[in-house]
Amino acid sequence: MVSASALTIIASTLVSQVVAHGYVPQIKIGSQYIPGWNVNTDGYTTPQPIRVVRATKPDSGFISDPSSGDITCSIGNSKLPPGPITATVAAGQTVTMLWNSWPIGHFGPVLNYLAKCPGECSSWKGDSGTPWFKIQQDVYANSEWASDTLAKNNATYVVKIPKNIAPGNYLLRHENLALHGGANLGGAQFYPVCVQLTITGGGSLNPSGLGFPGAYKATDPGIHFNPYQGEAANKAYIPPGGAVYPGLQF
Ligand SMILES: *[C@@H]1O[C@H](CO)[C@@H](O)[C@H](O)[C@H]1NC(C)=O
Ligand SMILES: [Cu+2]
Repeated sequence: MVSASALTIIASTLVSQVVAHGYVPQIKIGSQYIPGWNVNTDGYTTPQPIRVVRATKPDSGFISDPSSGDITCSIGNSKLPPGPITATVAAGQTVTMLWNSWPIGHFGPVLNYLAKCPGECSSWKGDSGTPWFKIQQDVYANSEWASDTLAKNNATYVVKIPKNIAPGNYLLRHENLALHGGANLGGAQFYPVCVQLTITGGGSLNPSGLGFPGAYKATDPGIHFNPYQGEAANKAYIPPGGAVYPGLQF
């Protein structure tokens, strides 16, 4: 007898092969373009290319369980990069995330976090304890969700690195949270992308406090949320993960 769960696995495998929501094949720091993770080629290349953007496997599908280990850095977070690599950015500068595309109507906030790596980022999963802190979030402005703004802005999003954090190796966790199915419990879609950075300059602030997994619950009002209730409800929306860490300077 073929169990229902086996059928579910088969069905979800098929779905994951056809779904192509968006991924980050390239980032930009200053005038420099740096390869990100290309879901169509990088995972199928031998030897596996070493990228500053963490691999997502097998594709760019979403995560729907915020307590899953995948919530840290994307599907397959258990897989570390094959070698050490970071992109260098000065504190106070920006990292531009160049998505391949983003569908209008996959709407919700864009959330950004950092975590200081205890040594090399490429040998650290970032999935235990509470090393993360929120540095930037865009929610709903001018009657538009931040992800729609991202989509219209050539699928790009600019992350500002705080001026006053301690220099070192960090994971940047940049995330689209799509709420088009969020009216149903478990219907929100998370698309986190992690970038391995070396931050130079800076100050002495060493924030932390959030865990991935840990910071989000399926029942959070910013996750179990119906974005079709209209302007007033959308303006009152409070994203998960709390406020931007206090005391950061930009
Ligand atoms: C849009 O972004 C891509 C990189 O993701 C870039 O190659 C292209 O030049 C950009 N287009 C415009 C109009 O800025
Ligand atoms: Cu989708």
